[in-house]
Amino acid sequence: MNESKLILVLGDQLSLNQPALKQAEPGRDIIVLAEVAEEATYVRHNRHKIALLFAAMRHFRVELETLGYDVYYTAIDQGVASLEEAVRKVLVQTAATEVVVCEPGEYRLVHQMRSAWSSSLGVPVTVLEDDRFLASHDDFELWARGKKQLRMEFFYRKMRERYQLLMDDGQPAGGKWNYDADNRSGWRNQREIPARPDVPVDDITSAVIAEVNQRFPNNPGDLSQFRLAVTRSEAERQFDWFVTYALADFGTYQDALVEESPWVFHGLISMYINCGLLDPLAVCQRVEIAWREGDCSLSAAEGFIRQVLGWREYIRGIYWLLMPEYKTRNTLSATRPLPDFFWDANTDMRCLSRAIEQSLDHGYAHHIQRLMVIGNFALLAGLDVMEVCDWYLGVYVDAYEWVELPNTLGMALYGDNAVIASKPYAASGKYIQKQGNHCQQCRYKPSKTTGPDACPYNSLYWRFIDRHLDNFGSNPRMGLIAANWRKRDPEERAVIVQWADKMIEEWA
Ligand code: FAD
Ligand code: DLZ
Repeated sequence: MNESKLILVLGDQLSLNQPALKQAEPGRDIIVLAEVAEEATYVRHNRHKIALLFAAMRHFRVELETLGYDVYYTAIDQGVASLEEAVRKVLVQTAATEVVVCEPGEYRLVHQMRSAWSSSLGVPVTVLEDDRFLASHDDFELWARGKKQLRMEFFYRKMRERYQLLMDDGQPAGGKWNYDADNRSGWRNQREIPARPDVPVDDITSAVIAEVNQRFPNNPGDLSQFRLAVTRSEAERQFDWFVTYALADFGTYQDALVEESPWVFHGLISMYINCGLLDPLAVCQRVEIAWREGDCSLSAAEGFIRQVLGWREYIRGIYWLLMPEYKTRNTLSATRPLPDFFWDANTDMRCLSRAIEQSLDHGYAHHIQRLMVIGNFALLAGLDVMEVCDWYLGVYVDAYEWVELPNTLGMALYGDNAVIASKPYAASGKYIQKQGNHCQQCRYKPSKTTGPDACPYNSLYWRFIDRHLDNFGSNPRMGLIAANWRKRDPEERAVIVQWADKMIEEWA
């Protein structure tokens, strides 16, 4: 007998080729999409993120119905508390005898589904591995097995070979695996940054925007500036635009900090790949073609592919390999509360204020802003690891725990016992000055370490080194800095540390 299945599709699983939907048969199975309070409120999500997912889910419903599927859609105004409740309600109304779902991207949900749903719903619940990623859990576990250090670079090389991306006759194209050294240029207004194309807002999306504004009045996000694609075809158009107009400069200015543009030459695609509107392998292949056709340099193509094929898959691998214990780590015992300016961008540190402001308003900051401006500040000031992680998880449109947590706790905060980063991504104001033009607009001077006009990153940096000498003294990559600090006059050191302490107290 052909019994009906209930296929639950989560807000970040909006791809026809995801494993649960691949099993669905129009006319027989029932598809459930549900906007629910629990998912919308478990952190203080940016309104852009909620609007993106609700609008994309509503458009996906239309697409599925056009393909002949029977879709049960719960909108947020129906007041359903959780995904489980949404599924229960549909089970009661239909003849479905089992639930099938693609594995969620967060441990909390996978755990609930695997441990409790079947008995509480009274039907079998199958959670299928999400095969839209390019390395399965087994692949990553096998790669990691027996290794003392899990460095991204070696994982990335394996992935290049496996997917034959940028490979020529078994060798990396151009003879080198990694062109990172060409991807670090600072910003001195070298280029005109092209304006991003508009995204049309249709009636479905307009209604979502109005509803999100009304229901989430205290969440960050200025939806008058909503400019996100909410369908696959529009996300593809945005990606095409990137390949045509920005990719050529992506590599060179990947690490640039730019006063005039939040986006610089970045892809702005993580939010689409992560919710299923773009396919990670397809974007890498498209970028390789652009290089082979002479539309961008090898360093631009390699820089991009390294992020998607390398970093994205590696970060996910680490998450599933080490959860749930990973989330309890706090190597540097960082426990200070987040300063209020994380919620209003009201700080005189120009780079930090700009990065936080655009994160709150648009739900977007590029990698170096996340890592070396906001993350670096949180690391140096010793901000509470879980508070910082929750901030990142809420604020960014592309944030789900599988990708946010290792990037924040591991890469930015050096909180995971050096699994991801072999040394802390700690830097003084000089790095920020080198990478861009914020300092020109800032009242603080990156050349000064103490005093009212000194860049706070400087004294914070030395205080951080001072506090963690025992942790880093023996790290070969930090040893020289630590030794230089030790050599400095003790009185001078004390003045710097006290100055940093004073600022930190003022932010509390
Ligand atoms: P581009 O600069 O154009 O890069 C292309 C693509 O590479 C991205 O779209 C993304 O899919 C992938 N990528 C690049 N770096 C990473 C990385 N470290 N991890 C995973 N994918 C990567 N990315 C998220 O998708 N969600 C997050 O919640 C998230 N949180 C982060 C938190 C911190 C503290 C840091 C340092 C990084 C975080 N990142 C996160 C990674 C990265 O910053 C974003 O993927 C990137 O800024 C997204 O913008 P883009 O699409 O313009 O990326
Ligand atoms: C982030 C999010 C939000 C805000 N709302 C919903 C929702 O109402 N319904 C849904 O299915 N998914 C939502 N999501 C995405 C989920 O939180 C996400 O699927 C899990 O965190 C697993 O990655």
